[in-house]
Parts: sequence; structure tokens; C-alpha cells
Amino acid sequence: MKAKSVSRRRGLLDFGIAGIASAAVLFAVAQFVSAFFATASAPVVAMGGVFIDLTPPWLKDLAIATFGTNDKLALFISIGIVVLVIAGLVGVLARKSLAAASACIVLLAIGIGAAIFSRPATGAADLTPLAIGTVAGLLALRWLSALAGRGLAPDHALSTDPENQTGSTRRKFLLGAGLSLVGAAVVAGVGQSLATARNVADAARLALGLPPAKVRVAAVPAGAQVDVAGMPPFVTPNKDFYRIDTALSVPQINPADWSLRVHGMVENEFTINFEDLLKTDLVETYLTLTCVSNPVGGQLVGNAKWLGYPLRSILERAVPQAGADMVLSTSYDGFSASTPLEVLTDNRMALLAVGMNDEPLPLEHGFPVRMVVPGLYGFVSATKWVVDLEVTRFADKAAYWSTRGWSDHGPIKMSSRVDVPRSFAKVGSGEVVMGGTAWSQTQGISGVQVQIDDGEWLDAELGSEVSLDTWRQWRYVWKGGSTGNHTVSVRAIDGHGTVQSSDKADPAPNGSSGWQRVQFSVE
Ligand SMILES: Nc1nc2c(c(=O)[nH]1)N[C@H]1C(S)=C(S)[C@@H](COP(=O)(O)O)O[C@H]1N2
Ligand SMILES: [Mo]
Repeated sequence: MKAKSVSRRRGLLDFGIAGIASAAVLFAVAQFVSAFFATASAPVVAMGGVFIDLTPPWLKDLAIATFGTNDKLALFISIGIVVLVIAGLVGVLARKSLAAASACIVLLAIGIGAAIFSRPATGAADLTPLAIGTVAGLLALRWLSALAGRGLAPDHALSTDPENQTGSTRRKFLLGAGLSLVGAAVVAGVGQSLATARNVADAARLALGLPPAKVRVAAVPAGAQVDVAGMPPFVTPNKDFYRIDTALSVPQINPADWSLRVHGMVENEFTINFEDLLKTDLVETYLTLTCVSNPVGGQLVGNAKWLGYPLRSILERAVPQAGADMVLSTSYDGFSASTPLEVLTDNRMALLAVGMNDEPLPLEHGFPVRMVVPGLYGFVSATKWVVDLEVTRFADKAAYWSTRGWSDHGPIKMSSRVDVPRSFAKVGSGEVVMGGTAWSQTQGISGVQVQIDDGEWLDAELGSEVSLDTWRQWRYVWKGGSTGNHTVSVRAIDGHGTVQSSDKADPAPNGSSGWQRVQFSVE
């Protein structure tokens, strides 16, 4: 009686393991084959993409608030856990009926296939990796459940001597399951390197030499960087530049295949390819990008030197029709942004950018071409991997985030940040040199004030201004205070004398506001 229940529990466990190992085989084989197809042909990438697109705004905020820019890793781990549970259950089902379990796998595969097919930039051929993976997974399940079933003496058994037979057959099962898992890991790993090696975009980017700008921007004056230890650099290096997007796998676009279609409410529809874009009069500009999800005091803001062609010139060539008030830009992977036509045609330096800090755009920042627009949050303006510009009306079209509860307009709210001291820093007694950053793109920053504890607001020194579209650093030397806890608050004043709003607002739906207050202690 007791022996029987132990063997039953072990049977369930083994079949659960068989299910999980088979799923590992399925996903690994599909991942491997996907190296030869669109990136979204990999089941995990496609499922994650669908999940992101269906994520309600509150969950997206929560994910960014909790995991920051690790939100994608968190998503992959969650998908892994769900797959693990389902695979275990399917394995257990195989104990009763292999046919039923196989049917379940086929049904789940059809669901995943629908996810792959629904992704932008995939076609029917991109179902091949999943199909091959599914066949491998079904074979693995058949094999492993046969091995697991043999271990199930006496109730399932071929054997007459339960003790001996179950011992050696179980070892065979565990060996088979282990082999499947290790094999899956190896296949997935090789597939990953293969995909990297076959990344044509990466190779093309390395080989690309960008032409120099016709209009160069002056070098950043030394005074833009204030003399405070621990300040972020005035120009954010590409590798440190924040990255926010809905793309689970970075789109790989060969510039030779890239083109931008300009159409909609225009007199002259046209398409421009990369070669012709590089022949235009390129200009350089420093511009500070900001994400609408940036909380007060947050790090989703970065400043770079961009090289590109003015969007104003693109639109002059297209000639927008009367009544149009928006440009809907769409990326290769289906993201879209709604930018007021006015903002793209006034005299601010909105660019179709090809270069970032004297290099071609990094792949994850939009290679080969993206938009950057002074004064607007990225979600309504900074489309990476841009391939389509439709001149239209706000009344007729809505962009990616606007259909998910975010605003359809997104001017950046003036903000300021304390970079030094960091929250809960311990400082020595005596002078404390503080510093931070403030931005109000298109208006500029004319002042920054700090408040220590509940004291008066005092003017900070400002780093040199590089342009109205870039952030400005500040510095304040505090004479020091008594041992114990203190706070420093900061607020900015823009080029028109307007003081940064103290109203506290969360990022959704159109950007955070309020004054940052940092706690630190004097030791
Ligand atoms: N294709 C694409 N472009 C996109 C996004 C995206 O999800 N997909 N996100 C936008 C958002 S919300 C921001 S804040 C900026 C961030 O640009 P970065 O990753 O280069 O910093 O890109 C914008 N462009
Ligand atoms: Mo953003």
C-alpha cells in the first residue's frame, strides 16, 4: 500500500519532469531554427511581444517602477515560470494519455503560432521554427513518457520484480530527462551565438562610415560640466544611455533594406532610402531625451549629440495638406508615435537621426534611423527603427501608447534632479558640495534653487548653457550642518521665469511633476 503511493507520487513527478524536459526541447529547437528567420519567429520573443502589447498601462508602470530597465528580464522570467507550470501539467496528463498530452501541445503550439504570425515583420515562413520545435517536443515527450512509464511498476508495469526493475528503469528515465535538458540548453546556446553571428544589422553598422554634418555643432564648453564629484557626464555615453521600448528583441535592419515612406495627407508622397538620406545636408544638435515614465528624480533621461536630417525638410518636400495636424511615425516592429505636425515644422531641430555621439545609432537606440524631437517625451516623438511617416489628424489616428491610456500629446514637463548627494548618503561634517541636473527642453533653464531642510530657497550656480534643448547642471556648496538627518530639495526656473510646478503627479498619463527631496545625513 505504502510502496504503491510512493510509486504513484514518483510517477507523477517523473511525468512532470518529462513534460518540462520536452518543453525545453521544443523551445530550444525553435530558438535554434529561429536564427534563420525573423527574430519574432522565436516563440519566447513572440509571446513576450504579444504580452507587452496587451499589458494594461498600470501593469507597465508597475513593471518599470519595480524592475526599471530590467523589466524585459522580469518578463522573460515570468514567461519561463508559466511555461514550466503548463509543461509540468501536460507531462502529468501524458501519464494517463500520451495522445491527449500531445493534442494539448499541438493546441498550445497553434496559440503560439498565432502570436508569431501576429507580430509585425513576420510572415507564414516564420512559423517554421515553431513547427520544427513542436515536432521535436512531441518526440521527446513520447520517448520520455515511455521511459517514465516503465519505471512505474507495479501498476503500469511490464516488470514482475518491482524493486529491481524500477530502480534501473528509473535511472534510465532520469538519464533521458537530464540528457534532454542539457541538450536543450546546448541547442539554445548555439542558436543564440548563431543569431548573433548572423546579425546583418550589427555587421552593417560596424562597416558604416557616416558622412560629416554640413552644419556642425560647437564643442561642449568645459563649464557645462559642474565641478562636483559624482555628477553624471553632460553628454551621456551611448552605453549608459537609458533604453525604453516595447521591442523584446532588438530589430535588426540592414540599412541597405531600409526605407522611409512619407504619405497620407500630403501633396507629394515619396520614399527615401538610406543611401539617399546620407546624401542630404545632415546637421548636428545636442538634445536631451526624456521618457514620460521618468519619476521625479529618475534616471530615464539622457543627453546626446545627434546627427540627422531635419524632419522639417522631409515635410517641406512632402507638402502637408490643409487640415492635417499630426504625423504618425511607425517603427519596423509596429510601435507608433503621434507628433503634432506643428512641432515638426516649426524651427526647432527635430531630426531623422542616423548618428548618436559621433557613431551610427546603436542597434538598441534605433539603427539605422530614428526620430528625435526637442521638447516632447519619447513616447510621442522619438520613434526608433522608424520606417513610415503618415501625415494625418489626431481626430483620425491614435498611436501605440495613446490606445493604452496615455495622453496623445506629450510636451516634456520642466524638471530638476539632485544627483549629489544620493538618497540616504552619509556626508562628513563641514562643507557639502551638491549638484544636479535640470531640464526644460525648448524653453531652457535660467535658474535652479535648492532648499536645505525647511530653510529658504537659495540660488544654485549653473553650468554653462549648451542649448535650450539640453539639460543644464547646477552646483551648490552648503556650509554644512549639525550631525543627523537633513534634506535637500530642488526646483528649476525656465527661460521665461516660470518656476517648476510643485504639484505632485505620477508619470501616467502625461509625465511626472513635483519637487525632488533627497534625504542624507551628516556624520
Ligand atoms: N520603435 C520604438 N521606438 C520607441 C519606443 C518603442 O517602444 N519602440 N519607445 C519610445 C520611448 S517611450 C522613449 S522614452 C524613447 C527612448 O529612446 P532610447 O531607448 O533611445 O533612450 O524611445 C521611443 N521610441
Ligand atoms: Mo518613454
